[in-house]
Amino acid sequence: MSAAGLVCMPNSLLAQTDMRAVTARIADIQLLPDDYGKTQIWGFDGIAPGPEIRVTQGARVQRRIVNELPDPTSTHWHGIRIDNAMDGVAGLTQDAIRPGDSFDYDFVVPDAGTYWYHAHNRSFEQVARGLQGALIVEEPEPIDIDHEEVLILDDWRIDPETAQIADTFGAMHDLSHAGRLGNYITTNGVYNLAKHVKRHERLRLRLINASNARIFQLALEGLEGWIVAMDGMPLATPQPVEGPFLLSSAQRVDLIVDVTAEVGSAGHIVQLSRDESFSQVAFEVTGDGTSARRGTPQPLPPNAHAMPDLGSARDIALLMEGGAMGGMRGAMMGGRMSSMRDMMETGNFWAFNGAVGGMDVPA
Ligand SMILES: [Cu+2]
Repeated sequence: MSAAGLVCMPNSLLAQTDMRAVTARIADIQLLPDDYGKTQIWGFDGIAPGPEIRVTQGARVQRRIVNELPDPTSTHWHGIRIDNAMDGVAGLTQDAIRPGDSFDYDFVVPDAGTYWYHAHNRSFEQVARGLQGALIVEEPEPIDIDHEEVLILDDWRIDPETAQIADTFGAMHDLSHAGRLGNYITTNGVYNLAKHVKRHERLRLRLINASNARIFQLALEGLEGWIVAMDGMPLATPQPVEGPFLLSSAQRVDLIVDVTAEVGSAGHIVQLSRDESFSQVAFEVTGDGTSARRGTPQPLPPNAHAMPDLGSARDIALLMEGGAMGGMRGAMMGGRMSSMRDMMETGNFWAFNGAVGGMDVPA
């Protein structure tokens, strides 16, 4: 990937400099419902998610990350094919930015799609404290939608007594199970996010999972949808959403959805969790849209040169096993890990999670 990641910068772009500062800092925000106190987070410009970066394909992105945190940090541009020097992996592609210092990131985005940026030093702590935001690269030509929403799903591990982020980073129990799972789930930093839409409107939903470890199992209700891109890359053919789909940590899924719920009711992105389901995002239908429903959406334009030649690719089985609870091998479909889609379709996904016992987070 290193050769593919080298991006030539046109001279015309090099001439323009617009190094905007983004400050990674501590802030107190109203993360929990109003009857709780404020929560101290670490955020880009003191918010979580951080400020959205939105550019057009081929544009140059320049950001001076100023570190006002108590710890060293760095910023990684997740999914962007980028020169290694700008990739932001502390200890590998750059030294961590020390408290009081800054680092200038400067790169061109070669591919349209839904990406994100996040801290990449002690990520298991710094991302969990809130250092993440969306990086949206628009297609050169607008696509046929009425509007779009960027939806950053996250979970937080909160001590309900203090309303503060639980200081249990790197806990051995988490490391040996399913990772650090939170007990408070948000979209765009809000619990029970609601949006207003009109019936028959066509939306593009850019889903980003910014949580450390939670694999969201999602479904649509009152919305008819198609997956049009995964991890920033367009699908050749939009895939109709006919059942639950997964959004793993750091993964992005772009949906095009038509609002089919009746006026006065709501469509939902539903989160399925064991035997229960919750509204992750509500789309309250406040009126009839002006247009009738459209047909099946067109695929997004492909990103040239983004995909390697898959014709000569080999299938390699990836065996993942371990965990502190034992018996995991038996839960893994005969010891061979299939894709998440297979696990979802066979219903073995939650058996897998149950076997590793990772869902029993403190309430
Ligand atoms: Cu990442």
